[in-house]
Amino acid sequence: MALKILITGGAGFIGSHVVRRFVKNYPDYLIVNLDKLTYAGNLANLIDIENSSNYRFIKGDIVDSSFIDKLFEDERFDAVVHLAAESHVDRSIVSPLDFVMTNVVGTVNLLNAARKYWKSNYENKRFYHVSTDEVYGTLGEDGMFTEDTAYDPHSPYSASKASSDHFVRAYADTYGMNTVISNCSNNYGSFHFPEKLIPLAINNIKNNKPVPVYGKGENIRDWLWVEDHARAIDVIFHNAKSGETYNVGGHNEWKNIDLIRLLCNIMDQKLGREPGSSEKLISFVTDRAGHDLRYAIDSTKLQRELGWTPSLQFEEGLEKTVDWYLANEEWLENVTSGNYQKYYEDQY
Ligand code: NAD
Ligand code: TDX
Repeated sequence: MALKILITGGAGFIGSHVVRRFVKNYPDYLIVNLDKLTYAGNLANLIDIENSSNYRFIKGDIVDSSFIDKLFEDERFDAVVHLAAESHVDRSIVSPLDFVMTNVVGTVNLLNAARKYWKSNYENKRFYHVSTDEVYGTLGEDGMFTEDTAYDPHSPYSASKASSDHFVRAYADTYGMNTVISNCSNNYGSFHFPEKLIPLAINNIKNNKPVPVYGKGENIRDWLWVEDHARAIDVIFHNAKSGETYNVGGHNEWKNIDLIRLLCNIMDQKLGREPGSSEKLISFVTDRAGHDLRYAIDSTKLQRELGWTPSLQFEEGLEKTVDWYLANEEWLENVTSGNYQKYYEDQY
């Protein structure tokens, strides 16, 4: 069936992989990418598919409710895959209200427009919210987050994502809207903005700059290749029952310092440097406020019910990612200039 799908945040890291996958795999669909093009949004991420006949880009802000209402009235979408967000925890500590506006108010604006224009036909119209494992808070040494884990967000970012998840569920319960949520662990791969740990470290090592590791580097994250996440979103979008939630993760936990050491080894090899030379760039810095100790996602439900499993082993994925950044110097230089550079200088 031909569908007209609104993907929000499609010029960002994960959104660009989702847009590319949908445009390439579903020639019958029309994919409309709505993005404000903040510092994190970059149309260069989509250069390979921008002229596809089943793709359109619209620049716009999900916080602008009258714009969103008119967009839904004009376009008559069949579904929404909502990824637009402020996504960086450190920025949320500096400017929490930006996160409330985009992540909470923006999501409610989309829900309101969907409610207004889909009212008589909810069962055929899907609202999919792409969310994060950070809504569950932090784990100690044991255990994993399941779909039944209680929400316990600690950062302004995770509090805003938790809030938007609650609104999505509230619109399903209150108005009968057809909604799906997935909560994913840390993604890595191409087009990842170099304020996040892995691309920031690659960029700094390449330029012989210090690699900031927060605290003692003991915090643990569960890493998933971004294209495996995009595939999970595809599978969930097409197969989940209304009202469902799925956790998406790599079963791939790494202590930050171990991950950075592995990355340093890969960079030494790729750049032809003496073994051990990149590790000398590691610089332990003041810890992130409210830093969650450990995330680990149990994605058994998604594997059992919808047959999704991660495809790429982490060491291989990390090497592939390093290769991509070294081959795309121009992309990296463009995104590390201007506003981002100023933010980076204020931080460190
Ligand atoms: P990103 O910061 O790379 O991209 C966000 C995109 O949203 C950008 O293109 C930006 O221009 C756009 N945007 C921001 N504010 C907007 C607004 N007001 N109106 C319209 N567009 C706006 O983020 P990402 O890492 O690709 O994350 C995408 C989604 O996935 C987010 O909802 C995030 O919470 C979630 N998520 C991310 C990860 C991860 O590891 N990066 C993991 C789990 C879930
Ligand atoms: O310079 C750094 N040094 C450092 O030690 C940075 C940027 C991060 N860190 C640490 C903090 C975290 O423990 O590395 C870990 C990963 O940090 P980020 O890359 O900022 O990711 P995280 O805070 O875990 O959040 C990410 O995963 C979940 C995304 O940014 C979120 O959008 C997503 O929801």
